[in-house]
Amino acid sequence: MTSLTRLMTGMMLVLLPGFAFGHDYTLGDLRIEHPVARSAAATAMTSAGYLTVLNTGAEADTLIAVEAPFTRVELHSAITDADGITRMVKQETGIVIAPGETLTLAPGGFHVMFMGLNGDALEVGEAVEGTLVFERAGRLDVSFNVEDVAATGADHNLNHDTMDHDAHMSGDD
Ligand SMILES: [Cu+2]
Repeated sequence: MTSLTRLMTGMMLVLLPGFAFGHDYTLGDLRIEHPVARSAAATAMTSAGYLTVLNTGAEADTLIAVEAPFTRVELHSAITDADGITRMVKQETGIVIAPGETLTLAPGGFHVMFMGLNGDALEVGEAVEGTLVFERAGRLDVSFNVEDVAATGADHNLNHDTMDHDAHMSGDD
């Protein structure tokens, strides 16, 4: 009786939806794994998104944009120079994923920059509904699960003056 109850409880846990540790998507030759967004306080101006993309095809593809309900969403890399100063560089032409390669967006490296959070906190358990745009494979709607992603300092609380300056310049064109 006890073991049967335990077995049934176990089965119910397995069947519970939404408790996924990871969530995956497939789009053509691309496999997209576990998009997450860093949790953010209501006062935060930015958050970051992370995911991995595995290209199982024979041709390269490029992640050219991410769309999400924020003022601005950009693809960034984080580069640390010899003095230990990290700056973020907007990937204007996107990020290429060679055949057989895995593109990893993770703290300290490539990331999606969510800019202009408008006072809405991103709380663990929520999700940011977004769209990945690939040059070849096309568009894919994904959920960025909000998690307490460990901050490394590399892409967190960084000065975005350079980026904003670029934006002003392009806005004047
Ligand atoms: Cu950034």
